[in-house]
Amino acid sequence: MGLLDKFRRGLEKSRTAVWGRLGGWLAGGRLDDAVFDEMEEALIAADVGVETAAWLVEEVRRQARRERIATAEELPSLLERAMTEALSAVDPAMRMADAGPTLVLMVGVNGAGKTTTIGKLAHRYRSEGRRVILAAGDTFRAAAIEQLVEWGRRTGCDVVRHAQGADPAAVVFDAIAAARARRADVILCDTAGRLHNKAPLMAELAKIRKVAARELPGAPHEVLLVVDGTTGQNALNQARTFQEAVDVSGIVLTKLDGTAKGGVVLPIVREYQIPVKWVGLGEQVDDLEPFNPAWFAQALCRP
Ligand SMILES: Nc1nc2c(ncn2[C@@H]2O[C@H](COP(=O)(O)OP(=O)(O)O)[C@@H](O)[C@H]2O)c(=O)[nH]1
Ligand SMILES: [Mg+2]
Repeated sequence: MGLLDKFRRGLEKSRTAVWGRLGGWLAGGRLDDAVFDEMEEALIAADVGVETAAWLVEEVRRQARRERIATAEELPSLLERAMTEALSAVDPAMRMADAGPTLVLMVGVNGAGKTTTIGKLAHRYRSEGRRVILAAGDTFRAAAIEQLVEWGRRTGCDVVRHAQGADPAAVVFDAIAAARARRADVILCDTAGRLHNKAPLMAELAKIRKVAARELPGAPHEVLLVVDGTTGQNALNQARTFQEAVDVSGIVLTKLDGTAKGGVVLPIVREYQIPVKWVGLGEQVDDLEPFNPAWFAQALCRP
């Protein structure tokens, strides 16, 4: 299966909400307010959110006026263009260190897919010939450490770990020392995600960030917020919370292979100007792909 097909399959629910609702209905129709209202509702149904849906419709309306478009038929392609532009406004490339190891901090609520994404990224960087070290910074549960150790085994990466309950900032400190000693290229740091205990978690993440910055120039080079694509509008709250604590540099949208409505990336990118960098399309080691704004828009706006 090609990558575009994988994207399309993952975004089936969102396509049903957007194209499925607009596509047939638009054929030959006149361009009036009812059409724009329908478009707005379809976008909201795809988890785009009320504000961003209204914003997108306004963009499409303006473009239709400028290009003197009179029939509704061309609306999906106008919408696709507006979505692509909105999602391309921020650079999705990973920021790597000029010299020395690149440190990537993975944050997000429990179950979002942090540890799995670390495994997938480790696999990708390893197959590019880079040396990768994993830091078991989720010290809250012993099982979380074991899960990362297993990913280390599977991908052939060293794992720096402490005992359960240890200070995660100390784990990251040791991982940086290990990366220097072993001339590693990338350090992937796992963290805990217990959001019912929000204040201590955010303080913990801020401390990890501080220690990383002190020990390694430019670190963390990336702070990736992992968002479960099936959580819908709640993802926006998560983005706000983590953004305040650790200054998120990119989003990983996971579980697009499931029942996700990926539309929620639009308000995240537009309102917070945080780029989506990766998407998770399954549980296997190679089910992680770079985010592609054009393909994403295409998957939503075409039959
Ligand atoms: N279908 C699917 N499942 C995923 C994906 N990413 C993670 N998972 C699953 O989600 C569950 C939680 O993942 P985990 O990495 O432990 O989340 P964490 O608590 O954030 O570290 C696991 O069962 C993973 O296999 C994805 O892209 N697609
Ligand atoms: Mg985990």
